[in-house]
Amino acid sequence: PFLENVVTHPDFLSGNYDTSFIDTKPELFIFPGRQDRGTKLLSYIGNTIVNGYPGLGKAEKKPHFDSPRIPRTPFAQPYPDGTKQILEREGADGLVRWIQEQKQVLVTDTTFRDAHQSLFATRVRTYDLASVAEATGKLGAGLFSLEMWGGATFDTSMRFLQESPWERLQILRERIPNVLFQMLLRGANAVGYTNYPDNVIQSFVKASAENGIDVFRIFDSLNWLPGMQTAIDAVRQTGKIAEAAICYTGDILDPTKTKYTLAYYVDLAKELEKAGAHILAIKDMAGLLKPYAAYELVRALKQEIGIPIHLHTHDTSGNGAAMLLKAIEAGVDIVDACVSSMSGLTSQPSLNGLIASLAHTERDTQLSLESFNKLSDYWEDVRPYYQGFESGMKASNTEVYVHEMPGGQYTNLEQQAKAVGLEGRWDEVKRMYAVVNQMCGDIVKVTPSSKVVGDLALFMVQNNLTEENIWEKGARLDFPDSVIQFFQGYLGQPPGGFPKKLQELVLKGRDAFTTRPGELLAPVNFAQVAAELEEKIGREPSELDVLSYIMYPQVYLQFDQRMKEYGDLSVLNTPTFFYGLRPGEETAITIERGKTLIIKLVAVGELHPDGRRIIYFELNGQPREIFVRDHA
Ligand code: PYR
Repeated sequence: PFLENVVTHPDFLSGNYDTSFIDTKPELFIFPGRQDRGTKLLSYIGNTIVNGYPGLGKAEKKPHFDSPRIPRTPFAQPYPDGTKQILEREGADGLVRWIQEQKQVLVTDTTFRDAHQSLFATRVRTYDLASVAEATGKLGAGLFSLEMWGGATFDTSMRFLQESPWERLQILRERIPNVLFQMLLRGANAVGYTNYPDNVIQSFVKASAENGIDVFRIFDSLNWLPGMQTAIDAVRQTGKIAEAAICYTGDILDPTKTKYTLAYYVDLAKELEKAGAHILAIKDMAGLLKPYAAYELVRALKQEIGIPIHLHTHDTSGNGAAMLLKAIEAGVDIVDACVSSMSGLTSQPSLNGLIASLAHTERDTQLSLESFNKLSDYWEDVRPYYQGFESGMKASNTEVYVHEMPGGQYTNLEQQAKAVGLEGRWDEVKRMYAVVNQMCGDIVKVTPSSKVVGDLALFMVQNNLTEENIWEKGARLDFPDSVIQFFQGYLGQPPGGFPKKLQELVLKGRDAFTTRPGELLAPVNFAQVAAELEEKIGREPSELDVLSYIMYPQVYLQFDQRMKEYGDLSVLNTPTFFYGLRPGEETAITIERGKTLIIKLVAVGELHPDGRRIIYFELNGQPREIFVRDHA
């Protein structure tokens, strides 16, 4: 039934002679550039059918997914002008003036970034964003901004979704020309987990701005100002908006908590204003800011600083909407929310709910509830594709006030815990997370400091360490790299410094420093890195490829390798990407304008003695067989 050649010969298939070299050299099965696009896609789909998608395993594909209700906006209707046009016309300072003149509360829609980072481990694919982009630009023209990039999206695009983060930005920019695009930038850590040299931050910011980002929300994971200054300066240089954040932790209304007080936040805000921030963000990444605390905080900040205030939160406790209203009463300028079908729990409060609650009041958002209900319908239909990445959390939970875990980390850490064999011990991990925070001196927890706390919590649970026995047992253990780097000073300095005893236990004689890591790191020679990368990937890399590689060397190379093996997978619809096809199922895949492949799964063959299966497809009506190694 299939072509006779060496790998289909019965002797070869039965393993009658020594083929062990194949097992140790899987790369021999990669034939870059030799396969046509159709075959590459069939290989991917076949592999997904047989081996499942990482993290989902061999989950059975649901018998039916609804076609998403893409809101119909008249094709001929132009995009209404929005905040993007104001920035283009008036510049950054003009935009800030415009914000200050607005009576309504302005709104950032986080559906395209933080909502899915927080609900399903950042797995939303460009395919599903691009499908609703035009409708979002037209129906959401009155938004302040769309948060749609940065944070964990950069890394997960390449690592898990096999797509380019830069292409996502370009595609969405083309389809949404009227609303400001906002990204989350981890200060000196850019979109990574460790500090980068200053010239990397500068180049990354410049490239992000050139490719479509307008508002950069810059934070430091320890609220350390020196960790943000390079990024603030770099953003100002591009003419875009530098929004610098205070990360909120603790509880300013609790008199027993003396580390992160109202005065602490006000001082930090003043420093950020002086450092050149156009806007101040309150980044309540775990949803710890309670309604009456928000009122106090915003009121004090409005008195003490002159720049607009932009509030970000997570609804983990269920208090998110109430908190936003109190902040709005206190005069906050801009708030983050997301469409209702993607809201709540570890995500942001509902944008639709917010529109409704402010209707006919002084601070009416001026957004149309009907429009956002249509956008919400779309996401309601898309969300089931990603169900396998959702946490077990079914309702809001005030335990967040104890563990203080960021909303964006919750589902990611849960996945990480599963991956290291702690599947049934998630409650223990959460409790340990709170213990580790105190052991580290009660630090701000947000990427990457939250990863340090998460890694150490996993490590302690795995090794049966406790706050009491760590001193004895920990002396014989190598701590995770992230924890070592943290105590060395690679993420900067926490307020109040490091707890000395734990620092010594972790570092075991390694050096620690208090200078800014960016001053210690040698500038990157981009031309040299480009040459090194060209050698590795066998083609001339673009400037954006080089930046991706600098941020995530291994992830980028793996991404490039899989691109050679499978081609561009961004063309697949999401159910096919995650679950493959059911026997008898047919799907149409547009690989370029005017070129569509019809792929049908006919049957999955028996397991051969050599560990492979033949997958029987039809490609545009012609039978095609693909070999897939079964890893089970
Ligand atoms: C991130 O850096 O990804 C956060 O959401 C804080």
